[in-house]
Amino acid sequence: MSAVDSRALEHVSDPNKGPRHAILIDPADQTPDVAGKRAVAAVAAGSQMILVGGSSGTDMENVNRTVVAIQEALELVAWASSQDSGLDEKNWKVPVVLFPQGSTALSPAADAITFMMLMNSKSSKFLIEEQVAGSLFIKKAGISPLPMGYIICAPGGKAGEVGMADLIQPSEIERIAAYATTAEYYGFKIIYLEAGSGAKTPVSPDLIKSARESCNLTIVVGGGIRDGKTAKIAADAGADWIITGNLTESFDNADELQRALASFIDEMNN
Ligand code: 1GP
Repeated sequence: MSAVDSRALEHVSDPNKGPRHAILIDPADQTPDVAGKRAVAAVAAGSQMILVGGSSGTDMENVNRTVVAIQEALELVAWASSQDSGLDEKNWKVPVVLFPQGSTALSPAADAITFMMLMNSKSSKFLIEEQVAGSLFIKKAGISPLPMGYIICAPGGKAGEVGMADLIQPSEIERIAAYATTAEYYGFKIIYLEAGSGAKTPVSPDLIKSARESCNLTIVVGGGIRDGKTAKIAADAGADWIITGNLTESFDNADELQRALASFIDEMNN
């Protein structure tokens, strides 16, 4: 039996480094080449994790090609940095993490996977079946599992629909506290509070605060966050990681993306 490499989990759950920013790359939305360029721009701007996945339209083929392209692009800039004593090679070493729609959209080239239970799904498929279906592939490929409770909040978007989620409403402070506590009791290390990609309203800070007060887990928040000010509100409420998908994919020019994300991260942290 191969030992699980815990480096990605240590990176993601480091309590002394928050709040941090990560991008989400959806293989259904861009070519692998563009995904690689966006990943390099994001890491240059200060993003510290690359999530790869989407709620629909992904499969082994497009996920793998995208992950490989991102890994190669990051390795290339890391190598270039190592040749230039003015730049630090280790800054380019951020984990490329699968954030999969299911067991049929994986890549052995990923460093880690959000091994998640969609806790408020009404379907056993997202509670346990997809995880069982993918587990041996993950083990054989040596992808590091990040045990995570995925909780979808209103409006929920496509993730909520596809995942058949019984959405958490902004007023359901106690309900989110119960989910956060349950996630901790299950031994998960991370919870992801999701409003859905492109959500008009992000996860309410009251929900984030309630989750923060209820557990000692790493809290990831995403869905509908388009600017640093909104990210700061989520971070101040207790988020350790802020994810942006649409914002990242709205730039075709890598330099513009890098500038936009650098100011996003700056605003989030100040
Ligand atoms: C979706 O939380 C992510 O899973 C990102 O959402 O595309 O709205 O940034 P956005």
